Amino acid sequence: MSTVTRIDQYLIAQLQAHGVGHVFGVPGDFVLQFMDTLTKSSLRLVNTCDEQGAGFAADAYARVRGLGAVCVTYGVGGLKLCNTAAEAFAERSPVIVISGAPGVAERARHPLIHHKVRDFDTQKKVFEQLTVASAVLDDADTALGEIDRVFAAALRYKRPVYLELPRDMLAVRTRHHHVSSAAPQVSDAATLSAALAEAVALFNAAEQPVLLVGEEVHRFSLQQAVLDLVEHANVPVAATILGKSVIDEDHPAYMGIYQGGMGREEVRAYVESSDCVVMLGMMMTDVNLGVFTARLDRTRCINAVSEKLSIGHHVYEDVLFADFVHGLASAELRPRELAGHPASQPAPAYEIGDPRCRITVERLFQRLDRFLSEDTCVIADPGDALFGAANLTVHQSTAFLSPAYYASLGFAVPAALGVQLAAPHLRPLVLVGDGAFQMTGLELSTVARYGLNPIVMVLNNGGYVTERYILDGTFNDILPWRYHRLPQVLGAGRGFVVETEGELDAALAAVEGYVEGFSLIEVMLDKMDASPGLKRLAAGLAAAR
Ligand SMILES: Cc1ncc(C[n+]2csc(CCOP(=O)(O)OP(=O)(O)O)c2C)c(N)n1
Ligand SMILES: [Mg+2]
Repeated sequence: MSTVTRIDQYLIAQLQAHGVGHVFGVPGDFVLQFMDTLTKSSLRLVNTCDEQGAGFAADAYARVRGLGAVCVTYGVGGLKLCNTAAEAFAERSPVIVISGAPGVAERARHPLIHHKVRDFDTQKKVFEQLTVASAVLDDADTALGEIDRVFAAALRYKRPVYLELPRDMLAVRTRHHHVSSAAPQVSDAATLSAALAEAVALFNAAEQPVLLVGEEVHRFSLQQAVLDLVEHANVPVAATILGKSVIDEDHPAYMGIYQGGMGREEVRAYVESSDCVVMLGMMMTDVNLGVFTARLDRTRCINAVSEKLSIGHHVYEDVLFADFVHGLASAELRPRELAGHPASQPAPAYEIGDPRCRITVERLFQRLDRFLSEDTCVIADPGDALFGAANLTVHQSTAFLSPAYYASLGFAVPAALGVQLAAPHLRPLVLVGDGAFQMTGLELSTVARYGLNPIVMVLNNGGYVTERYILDGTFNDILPWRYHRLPQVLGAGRGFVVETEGELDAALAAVEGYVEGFSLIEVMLDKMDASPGLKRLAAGLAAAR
């Protein structure tokens, strides 16, 4: 027998039951009552400066914790989450988007209630495009079942979902009227064993098999299974840029990032000359494939993702990604000698000759490679922060976050909120361009308010250098802020400005010891100084125009 519950309390209980401890958001009159109930529960409401900040924070939280939640008001709040929900959809991050809304009764009485756009269901229709399930909880008979359905979709597809709460429904007491009929998803046993048999035969016959792993390994929590596979077969492994850090980067079998013609040449040569490339959970995007410079002949590829499995030209249906990965990890694979592959390069020795030497992008990332500790989580914004960081060695699985495919600027600073609240033992190192920082950097205010201590490094190259390499013009210039003075405005944190190698060393030493608040290091770079990765990618994108 199901018990009678208030709709708002049922929703809160579901968030708690699924491991969500924090909800990010900005209030508004349509969501005030729900927020009030939320703050009286064990969930913590984290008030950001802007809804987009809340959306990015919830996305990062979901990537670290497995599920995130964001809560905003109708229209003005909800519609500001389109971009972050789109990112979560594109890169598979399960975020529950909760929007307050006008009550059912007031909708019937008044056609023009503030924040409404076209129709009362306009926002819901927009979110249907950006999520895998959505519901307006306007019917007490179905509300609890709808919450279950929407949560289940987020967890199954690892993508965002949308729940709209008409404000007069929150306190309505109801019960489950329908027993959920959704059968648990299982693989078809015969198809799974046929797929595994073909994969194992291809793998065992190969001279030089290789593994390529992507972000879905992380989303579906298969890191350990992949590691078992690597160790059990002694097979070298590379990651995609979006999947960076799904595999232990200190592992001897790890080669680094594979990115077609845009990545390290030795990795490309090894992968592309392999006679069996096992691709697990990687999206075939332009960025992952080095603007389609990758040469991965399908006849030599096993390609498993959550929605598809192909081996050579054979396509298998009804095989769950996780079952296939686990099956492969425990299959009888011919073990190899781990030799001859281009192992990930240890950080080159970093020594300062003249401390007055101006800092460059190349030297900055060399120095940062030495700075990363076991507890650092690198969060890179798109731009040279990401391209430069691609070759950093992080020392924990999932200690690197970046929207490397959807590539929305402004992710990294708010993401630090999500990461540090989801995993307090991690200290984020945020790498962010000056252009991106001008978009969402003010969420440092939220960082300060909640007592967090990320290290935020603003790469100040006077504007949009990534765009400059594709096509330059005055549209790539921005107002030169004095970023390092922001702590004075906020009355919190510490600011540093770095122009030389000596100053970089001093700033890094200082921030290591300062854990009471956030640190902001502004690194002054030449306008056209950029990493080799950025130059290669920008040239590829310019040619693709
Ligand atoms: C929200 C958003 N707007 C615009 C872009 C297009 N864009 C890609 S890179 C870039 C420049 C980024 O500048 P900055 O953050 O300073 O990094 P840099 O390229 O200088 O390293 C722009 C505008 C984007 N990716 N995301
Ligand atoms: Mg810039």
